[in-house]
Amino acid sequence: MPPTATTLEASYNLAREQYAEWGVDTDAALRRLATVSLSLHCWQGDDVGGFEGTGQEIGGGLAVTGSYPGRARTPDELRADVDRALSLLPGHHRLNLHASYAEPGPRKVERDALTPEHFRNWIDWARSRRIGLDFNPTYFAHPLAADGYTLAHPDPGIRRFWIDHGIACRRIGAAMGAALGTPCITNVWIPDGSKEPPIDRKGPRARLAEALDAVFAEPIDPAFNRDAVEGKLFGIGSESYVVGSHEFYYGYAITRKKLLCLDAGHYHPTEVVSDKLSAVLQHLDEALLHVSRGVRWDSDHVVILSDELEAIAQELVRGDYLGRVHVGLDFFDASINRVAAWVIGSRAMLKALLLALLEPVDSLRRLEAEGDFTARLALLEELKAMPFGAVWDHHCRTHDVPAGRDWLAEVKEYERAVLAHR
Ligand code: RNT
Ligand code: ZN
Repeated sequence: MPPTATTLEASYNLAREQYAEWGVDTDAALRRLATVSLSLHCWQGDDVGGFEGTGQEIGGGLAVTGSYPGRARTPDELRADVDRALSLLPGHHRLNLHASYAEPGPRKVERDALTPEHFRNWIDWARSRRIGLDFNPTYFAHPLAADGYTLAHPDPGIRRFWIDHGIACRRIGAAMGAALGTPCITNVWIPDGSKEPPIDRKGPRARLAEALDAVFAEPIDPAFNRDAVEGKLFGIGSESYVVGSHEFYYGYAITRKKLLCLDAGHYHPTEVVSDKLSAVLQHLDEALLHVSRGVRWDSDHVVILSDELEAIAQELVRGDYLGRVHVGLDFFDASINRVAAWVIGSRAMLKALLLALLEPVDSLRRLEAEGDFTARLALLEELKAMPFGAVWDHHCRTHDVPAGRDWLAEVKEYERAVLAHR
């Protein structure tokens, strides 16, 4: 039998007292948590397929494994699935769309000719749910990206096509931001790179800088659209060289005043994004996170409450960065229920933030300043046994979403009633 509301409330009251002993106000932590909006990536719902209907392989060095039934096949199915996932998350969240999820109607529209009109249904849907949208130009799964180069392509005609795609996408982002009253973060990630070491590492990077400058030439009010750039270490087929590496984009973001997107799967396996936040935010106003979970490589596993996820959340809270860092999710798993994947990953991110908000950070800081590293380590370990689950359950209940594991039954029911018939 699941715990009753009374049991959950009693557990919360005990937990609140226990945290109060540590000088932590659980109600204040929950109020803060409720202000955080995660940006859910639409592409978990359909294995990064999009709705262009060209049958084009995903490419770009990305790979989705698994064939669990129930993939969203149409925009309406995807919206229904996102609705279901959002209904199981405490708080108010956003949706992150890719250009390949456009709905141009019966006529095919090339990516360089996309307009806000092609996203009308998404914007109307978002407005009716009072949620914000984020956006991404799609530089993969396209014949003009098939040889692994887009904005850094040696052919000026192909480069121009992708520049125009980028320009179109910023305007779409701005339209989304204006329509929804919350700035759209439009994130540029390109796959460009090569399998073997190239002779010319410099040329493609020079072309990329120039192409990005052309994409970003038009001034757009940051109240409507903000641009982010996402680097990467390697992809499948771009193992030896990636044009848009971390150093490239870090320098680019600083000099052009763009947001830097840090994807947790895009670094050397022992390098962590949690350590980068306080470094890059010395030099940048804002950043975007792609919270992911790489397993041995950029495998885009569903996010779980791992040590690194906790560390990311701790940095966001301890550094007071929640107002400067946009938290997006980026993973794709087709081997389990896709709605559950969203819910597991998003709830894990929210739990990590809650854990961080429940830290007695002032006393820990004081101990560190006094050089009492014994107490710092001892208390951090004891904190791990605090009843945070009771606080989380209370948060879910006050936001009218299932506490504990209760959400799973709802996803199973949705699978039986809806997903299984696709
Ligand atoms: C690829 C990047 C990028 C994509 C999405 C689909 O390595 O992480 O963010 O995952 O744009
Ligand atoms: Zn990413």
